[in-house]
Amino acid sequence: MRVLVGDTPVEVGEGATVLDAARAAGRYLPTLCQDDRLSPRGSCRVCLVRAADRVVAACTTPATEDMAIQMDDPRAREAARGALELIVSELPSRALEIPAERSELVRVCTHFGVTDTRFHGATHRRGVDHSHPYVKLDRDLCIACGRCVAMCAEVQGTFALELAGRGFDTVVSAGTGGPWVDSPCVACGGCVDTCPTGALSEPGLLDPAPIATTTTTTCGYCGIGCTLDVHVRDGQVAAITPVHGAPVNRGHACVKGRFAHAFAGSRERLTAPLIRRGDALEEASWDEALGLVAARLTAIRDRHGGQAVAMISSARATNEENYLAQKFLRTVVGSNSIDNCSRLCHAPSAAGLTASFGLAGGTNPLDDLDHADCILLAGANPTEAHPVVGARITQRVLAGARLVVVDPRRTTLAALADVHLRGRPGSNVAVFHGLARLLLDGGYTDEEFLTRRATGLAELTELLRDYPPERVAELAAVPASDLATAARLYGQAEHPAIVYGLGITEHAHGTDGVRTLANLAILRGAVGTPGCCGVLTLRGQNNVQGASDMGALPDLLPGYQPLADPAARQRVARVWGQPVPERPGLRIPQMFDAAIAGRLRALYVIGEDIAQTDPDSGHVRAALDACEFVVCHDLFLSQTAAHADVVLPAVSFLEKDGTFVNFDRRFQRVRPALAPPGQATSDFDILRRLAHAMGADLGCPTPAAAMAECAAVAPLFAGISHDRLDREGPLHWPCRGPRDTGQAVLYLDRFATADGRAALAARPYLPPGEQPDTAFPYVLVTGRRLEHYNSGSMTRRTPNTTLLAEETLDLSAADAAALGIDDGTPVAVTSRRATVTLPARITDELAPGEVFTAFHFPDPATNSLTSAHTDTATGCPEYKVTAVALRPT
Ligand SMILES: Nc1nc2c(c(=O)[nH]1)N[C@H]1C(S)=C(S)[C@@H](COP(=O)(O)OP(=O)(O)OC[C@H]3O[C@@H](n4cnc5c(=O)[nH]c(N)nc54)[C@H](O)[C@@H]3O)O[C@H]1N2
Ligand SMILES: Nc1nc2c(c(=O)[nH]1)N[C@H]1C(S)=C(S)[C@@H](COP(=O)(O)OP(=O)(O)OC[C@H]3O[C@@H](n4cnc5c(=O)[nH]c(N)nc54)[C@H](O)[C@@H]3O)O[C@H]1N2
Ligand SMILES: [Mo]
Repeated sequence: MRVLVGDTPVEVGEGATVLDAARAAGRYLPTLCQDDRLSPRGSCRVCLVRAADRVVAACTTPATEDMAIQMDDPRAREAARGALELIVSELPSRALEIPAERSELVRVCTHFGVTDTRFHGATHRRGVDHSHPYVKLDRDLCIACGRCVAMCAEVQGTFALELAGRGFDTVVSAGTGGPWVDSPCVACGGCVDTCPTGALSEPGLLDPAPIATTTTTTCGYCGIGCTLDVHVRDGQVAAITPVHGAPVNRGHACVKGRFAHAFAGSRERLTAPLIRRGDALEEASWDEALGLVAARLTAIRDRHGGQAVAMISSARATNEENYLAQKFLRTVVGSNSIDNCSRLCHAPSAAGLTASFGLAGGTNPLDDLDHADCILLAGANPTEAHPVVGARITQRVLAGARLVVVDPRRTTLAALADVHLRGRPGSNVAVFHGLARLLLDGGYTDEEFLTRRATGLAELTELLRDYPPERVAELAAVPASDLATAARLYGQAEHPAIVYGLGITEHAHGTDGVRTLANLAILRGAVGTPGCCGVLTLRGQNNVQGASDMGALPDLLPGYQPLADPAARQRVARVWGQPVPERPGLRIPQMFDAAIAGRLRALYVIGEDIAQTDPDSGHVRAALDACEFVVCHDLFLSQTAAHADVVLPAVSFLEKDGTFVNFDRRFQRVRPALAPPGQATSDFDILRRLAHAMGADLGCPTPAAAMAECAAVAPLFAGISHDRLDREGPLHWPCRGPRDTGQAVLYLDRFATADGRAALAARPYLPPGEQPDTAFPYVLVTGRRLEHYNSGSMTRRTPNTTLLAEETLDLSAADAAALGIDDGTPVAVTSRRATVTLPARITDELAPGEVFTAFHFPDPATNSLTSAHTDTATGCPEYKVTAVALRPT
């Protein structure tokens, strides 16, 4: 519709407000209670204007066709100024001493020329709450605008905040009014971000010293890929804020990306290369360290062949670094034994999704969840592991979407779900077959889609005869009636979505889990069709998708080109000017076995703490000890680095240039915000210099050049370049040429399988590799906690440790009673491999017989307990099922 702002006609969309119209006309209109991410409040009255001949609050008044808006109406302006003066009159003078760029209130006061109050009314003396390490409350600066409360409710969905008290005394409060740190606040930072006055702030934010630089980059924690602004002062991160309107996170963030940055300045950062001399690791020069690595790798390669060397490349590092890592191993060493952390988490997704649909990625973008009316969330705990997505799912559910959760634990989202299918750990395939059978029996399938676009229906239907709900109820321990409700909800939805995580993949039959979950989408025609939301995999590390995309895999070249395909090898060899070795390499678990068997002599580990995070760590340590030579790049002296012969100091995502690929296949730019500490340098630089020391040239002088070369070898990424990403923003793959804008939704025309059809999988349910028995009667599930990240190498070096200081063994009240233990009692947890001791935490999240812990601390060593069972198809560890015995100590 057309409206008139002053003399300027502007076009605005349906539902636009007077404020939107003013902004569309390029006019600044002061606001205090308004935030684009939130529903309008209309409480502060500083945005008063004259519209359609009335004085109205611009933020809440709908624009109407031909409306005349006068921005400079004296009466409206006087009323707005009066409202502002009333607000300011209650505040202490320090409210106006905050730098303008950090206080909306100061900016609004400047606009109205309010420098002090005329009224000098009673000011508050309500004190501060500095109990929380990140969220600091100065109650006297609170103007009760309600933005923080709305942020916590409408964006984050935690509902931790409220406005307490009356009238003049109204002030934000968290939880039931006790210390902030004890409230349910999850420290997403949304309240701090929206607060217009500094009442809610974070350490250093209101510091009057100016910010030197602000760099827009991509978060280096989980695979969601939030766009963040990193603000630097005195060479240190002063604050990190989410970029409003950013494509993935839309101005939201979580406790890690937003606040857990102190690791970057930690005194424990590695700042110089280390070389083992006897039992000790001692500092050395780069020349000496690289010379030694070059000499030892060359000697081992020349004596035993390239196969004697393996490399684990980092899913934390950039695409460009992963691209160089695999090029280095393949061309300089002559080995395909390169793998990445995807082996430990979503290798079954890559294999399963490729087999079902054709490509190794999720099928749809995150944005599609906005119109999902039923979300099937299986084996994922996004409110802790992918909080920005967890918040989006929460909001969809609050807006009426149905939610089915498949998880042995009662997670936050399980508690919110319409149906919680709380199957036994390792029972996914049975549960999905039960649902598939009910979809078929209930007539919820899409016959036309199945006829035209899918294969395997007859075999699957035949197999499903063995999975009536009653049998599934027995196999998985889920009530048949709940299965029926879940099938009906997913079956009847118009826009059903599947979102899943490690609870599906980290199993002895993880690939079968992915395939039988994909079956549900295929049966419903809910993948590759317009309006459907497809299947989203919540990939784990910041660049675990990219590490595999770049070919840091033993059987695949960049862009998922099979190593076994001579044409693919040739295409790559042509660009590299060197042959690609033919023999497939070792997967991570095979590397350890080969080391112990004496076939693998050198292990090169970039940014993965295998001694802490790989399963059965006793076995991993034996493998490290068995290797003649171990090299490690890390930010810190990790458990693995402590076992290495040479440790090379790497830099973090905050200090380097490149790209990451997030969980929905978006290439996003990573830009250096900080200078590297000491002599530390990027994995990119280290690999190039090492190749040089070995008499080779990897080409690719810059990350941009490496991306360009990758685009030349991998048709899937042919259209990706740094230049384009800088100009156009994130691009989804496949992106096959410079004019291809990337494919956010896959398979609308055809699936990428050989016959162009989605493949239903008729795989039987098989029990987990590890089984409880009378000696080890409990099932230990391992996973994540909100506050810490994987090995914890970064989050343990931040104030996140005050939010979660130690690991616990979570168990049900029934089991605690049977064991005679209380909250906090130390419990010896014994698996068939080791014993660790953990304090008990009694919770309704666990069903009797099942216990849970995470793996974020080196001590207790959770992975000394986990087993060597792996997914039969991909070698992904069975982290989610370990038989244990419990004994109070
Ligand atoms: N805060 C935080 N965030 C992270 C990480 C972190 O360490 N900390 N790590 C990142 C990484 S690398 C990854 S891969 C992702 C992982 O993210 P998620 O996949 O969400 O992580 P997990 O907590 O390991 O497991 C998810 C859920 O699977 C459930 N589960 C276990 N067994 C089964 C089963 O048999 N069936 C079903 N249906 N469910 C089961 C668990 O109870 C758990 O709730 O998170 C990323 N984000
Ligand atoms: N019991 C149990 N164990 C698990 C899991 C589980 O669910 N249960 N989950 C598994 C999963 S899904 C994953 S992904 C793994 C994660 O395991 P890891 O990959 O070992 O853990 P991270 O902490 O993500 O990072 C590894 C190391 O990389 C370093 N690092 C960070 N950025 C960079 C960089 O840019 N360059 C270099 N060179 N180093 C860097 C960090 O300091 C850290 O030491 O853990 C697995 N282990
Ligand atoms: Mo992961």
